Amino acid sequence: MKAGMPHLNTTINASSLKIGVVTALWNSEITHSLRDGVIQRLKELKVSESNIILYEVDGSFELPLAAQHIIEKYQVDVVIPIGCLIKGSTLHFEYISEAVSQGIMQVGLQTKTPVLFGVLTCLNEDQARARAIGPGNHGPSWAETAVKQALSYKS
Ligand code: DLZ
Repeated sequence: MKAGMPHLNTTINASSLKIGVVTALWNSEITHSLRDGVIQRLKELKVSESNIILYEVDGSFELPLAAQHIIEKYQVDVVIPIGCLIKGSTLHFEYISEAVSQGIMQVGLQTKTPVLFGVLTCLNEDQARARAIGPGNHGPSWAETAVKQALSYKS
């Protein structure tokens, strides 16, 4: 477990939850590894495969609308949008990072449904790989946060 990450009791039963996972396809080696880490941990926490709604979009910029869409269409209890932005030599990274983080926050507040920030914003590919591939994979901790958020707000 990482420093600062609260521990979630593995005996917790999240089987009542329906969870949306939206994955951006830009930097897909990274985002698919994060997604796999999320799904594996959700299953360990007893979320059934049929209650995990998977969705894909082209890039991180498309994540907020997709999150809103699956909240409205599938009445999920929480959404985990997954993306990976890697800084290039133009201002594109700054514009997309800002728009995506604001957009994701807005969707959560407007729909009153928890929406996580599963978007890596990295200066280079090495930083992204360290956070997505192998033991540093952030996916499992996002799954735990999602379950905690969903159980907190589910009526
Ligand atoms: C265009 C673009 C660029 C340059 N970089 C990334 C990136 O690092 N990560 C990512 O998820 N998406 C990137 N995109 C695509 C945008 O998010 C978006 O899909 C396009 O601008 C079309 O709206």
